[in-house]
Amino acid sequence: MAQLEDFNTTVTPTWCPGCGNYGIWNSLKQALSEMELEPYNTVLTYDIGCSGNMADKVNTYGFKSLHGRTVAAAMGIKIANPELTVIAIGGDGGVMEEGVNHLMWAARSNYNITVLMHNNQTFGLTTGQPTVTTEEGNPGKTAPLGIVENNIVPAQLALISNASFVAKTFAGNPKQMVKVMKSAVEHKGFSFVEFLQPCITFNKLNTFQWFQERVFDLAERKNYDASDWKRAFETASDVEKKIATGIIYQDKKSIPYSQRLVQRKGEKKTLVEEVKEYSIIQMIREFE
Ligand SMILES: Cc1ncc(C[n+]2csc(CCOP(=O)(O)OP(=O)(O)O)c2C)c(N)n1
Ligand code: SF4
Ligand SMILES: [Mg+2]
Repeated sequence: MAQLEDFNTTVTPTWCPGCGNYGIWNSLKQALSEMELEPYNTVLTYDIGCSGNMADKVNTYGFKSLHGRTVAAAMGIKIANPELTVIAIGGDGGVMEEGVNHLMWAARSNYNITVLMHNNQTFGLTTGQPTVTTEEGNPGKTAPLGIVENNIVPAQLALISNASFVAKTFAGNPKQMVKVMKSAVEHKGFSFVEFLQPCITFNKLNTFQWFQERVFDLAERKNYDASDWKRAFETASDVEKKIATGIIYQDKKSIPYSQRLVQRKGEKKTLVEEVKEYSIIQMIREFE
């Protein structure tokens, strides 16, 4: 059985000292080992970004995609081999902006994958331009006077896209991150986890302290019912004053995409196994 150390690599991270990515990275390895997953049956897909720079720092199978394509890569891998645990990692820029269509498609189809979105409310790697999650009025490199557009609330977008599991967790709370990630990966269907991740270099507003003063854990609210979609939507709406973290929504009866595919009903083999047996020569001969 794999231990936490088995998910380590020899690569030293180059994130800025104090970046929220360190906590997410360590909690992810902790969650993988607690779920008794093995490096050989786990695939992490990565976007381009500071978050995506985790690519060589977790010892599992991995796929480094183009910017905005981490979710698309994860969907492809899962459909080819449903036996793998597939987790897509990306930033708010890659997942909520450049690749938002993939997120919505994966959610509405209920692919049995987990999306981990590091939301530092900025394009970190390209040195601090506002993204769609940057709150209106906040400044950034391409909007020094503050952005004029309304911000998009990721958990709400996931909910209206029919995600069957939506959660938020704070990069300063490792215990909660591990718990939430385990629930997300174990969920049967599409799961979306948003990390509230301080970027200490380019986001001077949403700091560790800023979040600490605002976050609360839904697990402590005895009467919170995560199966109530309308309540979940309302709960997800506050991203400025009292920010709910934990499992916001879960449909425990959701049926994953692979089980809905009538075309594959009764098929014993995975697509990966079928491709191995496929002969292109035979197909060409059919046209001779
Ligand atoms: C198709 C494409 N568009 C834009 C870029 C430039 N680019 C690289 S990283 C990045 C920002 C990433 O921001 P985010 O996804 O929020 O990740 P973070 O760095 O904040 O973790 C951008 C715009 C690119 N590499 N490829
Ligand atoms: S720029 Fe921001 S997100 Fe990127 S490594 Fe530095 S602190 Fe982290
Ligand atoms: Mg970002």
